[in-house]
Amino acid sequence: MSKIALITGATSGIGEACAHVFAREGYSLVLTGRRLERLEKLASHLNKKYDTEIAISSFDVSDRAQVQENLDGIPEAWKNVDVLINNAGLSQGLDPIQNGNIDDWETMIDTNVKGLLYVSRIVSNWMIENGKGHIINLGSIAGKEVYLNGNVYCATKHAVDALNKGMRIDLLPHGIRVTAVHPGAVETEFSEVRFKGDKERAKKVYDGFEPLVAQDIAETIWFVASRPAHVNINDLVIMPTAQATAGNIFRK
Ligand code: NDP
Ligand code: 8X3
Repeated sequence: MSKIALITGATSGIGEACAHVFAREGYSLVLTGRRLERLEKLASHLNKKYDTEIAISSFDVSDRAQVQENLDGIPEAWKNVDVLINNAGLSQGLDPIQNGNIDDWETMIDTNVKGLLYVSRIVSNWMIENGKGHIINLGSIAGKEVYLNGNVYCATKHAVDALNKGMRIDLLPHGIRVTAVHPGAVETEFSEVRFKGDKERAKKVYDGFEPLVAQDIAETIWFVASRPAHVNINDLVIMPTAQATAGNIFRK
């Protein structure tokens, strides 16, 4: 089998775009996400287009037992993972801390922090056993800065930033590369999820400027993954040209 990339959150946005780019580059793929139908459709499309070998595994990263059961259940040959893209994540709500919805806070913390940890704990052990690997964590500009009402989402992405550094130190003796990619505004389903299906409000986030698209991030992740083995990009912040900081977007 060719090199293998395991992508969490491959049913939409950045994860789905990564699946396309890594398939194009000849990787075999383990695609995960909760929406099984989307995984099946994507796998069939990529298999036809690039003749890609694909395993799919549908689970909720925030459910520790599901993560364990589903990753354990992947056929042994597929555990020879070269690249793990820890992409599954979400934001829920955009409210001041005093009005925050506690269920939303828990969902963000459970998905963006605990989910990333559950997956990394298992896959990093596969990588140690295989003597190779590269973990690419999706942080955010929200992991570098804090913006109005971003409170808990920003906290989860700051945690990803810290975990990215910690993983790099801990996995250093095993030759495993660890990178964080931190995008600014990327137009995906992210804002629809944040605003719980309110498409009009989601669309407004990107009004008056040209945001990044998922393909921009996927090509960047490919660049990071395709450096020679002795090169590791530790941390990469990528923004739309029209965005200077998390809260500073120039709109026409
Ligand atoms: P999308 O909403 O388009 O995609 C999010 C993906 O995460 C989906 O495939 C979704 O799959 C998956 N996901 C969410 N929750 C879970 C869960 N509990 N278990 C398993 N999978 C889950 O958003 P993006 O592509 O934009 O986001 C991808 C990553 O990039 C996230 O970590 C996000 O925080 C980060 N990011 C996004 C930015 C943006 O502006 N869009 C900027 C900076 C970072 P499913 O629902 O099928 O489970
Ligand atoms: C997504 C980008 O600025 O909405 O992480 O937090 S932002």
